[in-house]
Amino acid sequence: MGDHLHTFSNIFHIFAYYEKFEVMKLNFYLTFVLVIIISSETIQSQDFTEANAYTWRGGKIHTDPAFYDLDYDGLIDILVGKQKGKIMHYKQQSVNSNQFFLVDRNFCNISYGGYTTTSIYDIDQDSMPDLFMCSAYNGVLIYEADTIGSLNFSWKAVGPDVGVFASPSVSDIDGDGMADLLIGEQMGVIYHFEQMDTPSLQFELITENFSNIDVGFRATPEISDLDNDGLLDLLTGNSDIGVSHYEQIQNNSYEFYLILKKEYLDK
Ligand SMILES: [Ca+2]
Ligand SMILES: [Ca+2]
Ligand SMILES: [Ca+2]
Ligand SMILES: [Ca+2]
Repeated sequence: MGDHLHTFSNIFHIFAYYEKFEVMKLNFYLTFVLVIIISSETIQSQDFTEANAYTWRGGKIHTDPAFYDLDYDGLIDILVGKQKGKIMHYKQQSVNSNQFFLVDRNFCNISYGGYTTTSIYDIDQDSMPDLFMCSAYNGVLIYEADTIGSLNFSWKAVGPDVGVFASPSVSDIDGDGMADLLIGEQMGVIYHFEQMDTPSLQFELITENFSNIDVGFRATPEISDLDNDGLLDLLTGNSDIGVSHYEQIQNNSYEFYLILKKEYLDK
C-alpha cells in the first residue's frame, strides 16, 4: 500500500486506492471545513452523490486538509491546519472507512503563523513524505518525516512566497519527474512553480496564473485523476461554498479547462 499511495501526490490518492471513496477539500470562510464525498457506484467517478461534513472545535476557518498515509500502516492520515497555526492529525478508523479520529491537536509542535494550509508529497523520493505548508501571512515551508514511517517531521527548507492566504498543492502535472507546486492565493488565481531538479527543494516560477484559472478569492487547488482517464483533474475551493472542477486538456499538459463550477455542494 505504501508504494501505491506513494505515487499519488495529495488528497485524491484516496480515490485511486479506495475506489469509491472520494475526498475533496474546501475553503469555507466561516462554516464547516472538510467534506468527504462518496461517489456513486461507478468506480473513479466524477459524479458525487454524498457529502459528509466534519466539524471540529477550533480551526474551522480557511482550513486546507492534506491526506496521505504518513506512517505506511494502511490507514489514511489527515493533517488539518488550524486558524491559530497548529496542525491537527486525524487517522482513518479502518481501511476503506470514511471515519477519522483525532490523534493530535498539535502535530509535531508545528505552529506556522495562522490559517495553516498543507499538502503532502515525497518530493525527493526517499519514502519520507514531505509536508508543504503555507499560512495566512507566510510563504511555503517544507518539513519532512525524520525516518520512513515516522510521524515526527522536521524543518527542511523554505519555498516560494506568493503572498497572504496561500494554499499549496504538490504533484507532477507534466510527468517529467519534477514536482509541480501549485499555490492558490488570496485573489483567486494559482501560481505554478516547478522543482528545479531532483531531488532539489528549489523551485522556479512557471506562471503566476496557472491555466488562467481564477476562482475569485482564495484559491485552494488539489490535483488528481478522479475518473482515471489519464487526464488530471483539478478541484479548487474559494472563499465561498463552491468548488470548481477543471480537467487537463491532454496528457502531461499544463492546460486545464473548466468542467463544472460550484455544483458539488449545491444539492
Ligand atoms: Ca497511516
Ligand atoms: Ca521525502
Ligand atoms: Ca513536473
Ligand atoms: Ca481525469
